[in-house]
Amino acid sequence: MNKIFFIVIVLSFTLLNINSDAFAVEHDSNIIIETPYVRASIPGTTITSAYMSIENKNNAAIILTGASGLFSDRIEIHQHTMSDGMMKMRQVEQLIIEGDNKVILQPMGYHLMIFNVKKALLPEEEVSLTLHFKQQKDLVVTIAVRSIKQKNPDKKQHHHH
Ligand SMILES: [Cu+2]
Repeated sequence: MNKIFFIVIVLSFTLLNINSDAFAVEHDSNIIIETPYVRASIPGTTITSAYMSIENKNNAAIILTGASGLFSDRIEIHQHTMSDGMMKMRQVEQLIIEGDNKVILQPMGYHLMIFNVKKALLPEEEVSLTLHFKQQKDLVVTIAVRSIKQKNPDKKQHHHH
């Protein structure tokens, strides 16, 4: 009887270990998304872009490989670069966020380029965006739609003159 009881305890410890390992591999609660927003689509166009900061609280690097959402069938990771004094965009296959580090997706920098927007994205709306990582679980983020005018609140106040 005692022997069987011991085996059961050993087994449950083993199971617990497997579970905690699996949890450690996912790390999803260690990825912090702040101030996500997507630009309202300009009437007559079907492209827009999304921005946010992605903080990696893990010791190891994480790799963003893409994003998807029901509002678009094609979202790419892009980077702005200066070449011959001209601002150019290019697609990057992945975005590495080093351990204990933060990458900010912002205008004139990294951004999520959204093509083929299915329905106009209007200010004050929210959309659901799924971020895909190389070794982590997908992360679903609710992001607000912002008009381009809202981007710089200081500028807006000049209209009151
Ligand atoms: Cu772009």
